[in-house]
Amino acid sequence: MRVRRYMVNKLEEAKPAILRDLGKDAIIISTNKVKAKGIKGLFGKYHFEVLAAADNKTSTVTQESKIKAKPVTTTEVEHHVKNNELEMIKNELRENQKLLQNVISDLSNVSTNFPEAYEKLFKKLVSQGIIEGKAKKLIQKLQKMYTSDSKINAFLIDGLRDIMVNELETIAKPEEISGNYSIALVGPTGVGKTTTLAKIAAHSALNKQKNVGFITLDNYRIAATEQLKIYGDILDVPVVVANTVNEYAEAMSALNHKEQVFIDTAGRSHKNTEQLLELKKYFDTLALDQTILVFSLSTNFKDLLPIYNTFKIFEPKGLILSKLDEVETYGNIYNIITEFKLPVFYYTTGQSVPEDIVVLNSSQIVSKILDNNTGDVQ
Ligand SMILES: Nc1nc2c(ncn2[C@@H]2O[C@H](COP(=O)(O)OP(=O)(O)OP(=O)(O)O)[C@@H](O)[C@H]2O)c(=O)[nH]1
Ligand SMILES: [Mg+2]
Repeated sequence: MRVRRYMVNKLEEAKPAILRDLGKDAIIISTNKVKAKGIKGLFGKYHFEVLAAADNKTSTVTQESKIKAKPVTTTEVEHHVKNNELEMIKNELRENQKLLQNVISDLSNVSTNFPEAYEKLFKKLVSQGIIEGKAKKLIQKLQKMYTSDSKINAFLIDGLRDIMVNELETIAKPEEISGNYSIALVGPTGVGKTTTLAKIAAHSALNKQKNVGFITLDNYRIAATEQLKIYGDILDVPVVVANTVNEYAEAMSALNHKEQVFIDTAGRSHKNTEQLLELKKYFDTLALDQTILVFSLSTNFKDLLPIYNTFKIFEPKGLILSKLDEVETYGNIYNIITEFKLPVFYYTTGQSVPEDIVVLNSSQIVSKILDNNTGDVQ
């Protein structure tokens, strides 16, 4: 293992030196902002100390084949993240999952006066996690469309499918992020913002051959910058750290030759309005093309309502729904789209970068809900 230390004025200046000295397989171990020595330091001038390391053998694999051959799992990144912090995130997710299951089983006892075939579908929707009020409205629509004997029971579900697909298409059709954008991901803690940003940037850089850059505004957790830098290094994409509004403006201008700039933000609790307003100051100073809100599908819908109400100050253009792989039922997707009326750009399906991300159209979402038997109450 060879380790080198670099003192630079701007972080991006370290990159060519690291590549020259340590090769493409080098990883950045740490970056520290240090006050300049002597009189410059008194005037608030900073340098960056960058520690980088590489194995003794240098690889000649290209960036693209490296990503295909060895997807980066977050287990690698987790080495750099405090263990107890990760444990907290995982516990939180487990708790949310339990809450969702409780809500589902409570609702399975709800009864209505629907005729038997409709009642069965109502229960199906509720046990898949669609909230009772929304499920009732869907079944009422279905009843209006077909008087009970005009349609054979077995085909009612196809009528319901059409209604749901039609609603999702009308309310907020899935969209693709495209064009020349500066894109920031915002959302609660631990939902997968940084991992998802790396996945999207990888697709832009590798599949669409776009020239991309990262800015991180996350100076909250010690390991957060490090996490993005590892992805930046693997993707060969510059990562600029901005600790103040001024540094953010400087970072945006340093990267203005890029076709897309992806901005990572620190996870914020919706209850901490002070922190959220602090973050908003950045985007008020220099507007972005897109702010995208990331929700974890394992957060139950009741908890998402106050979260959305707080995060809407960022005027999100759309949503990314993460951790599709962690849920057993999919009705929450219907709740989210019909309630917040925002298009979903992506769904994330696991920890591997860049592959665990998908786009789902409205009929695929409805199939996930109606063709899933897990969680069904008989
Ligand atoms: N199962 C699963 N885990 C995911 C997914 N996306 C991210 N994760 C994991 O969730 C954890 C948190 O991911 P991060 O990307 O650090 O989340 P974040 O929103 O940036 O977190 P903060 O910056 O602390 O708010 C990590 O262990 C990720 O590997 C996903 O789609 N499925
Ligand atoms: Mg993060």
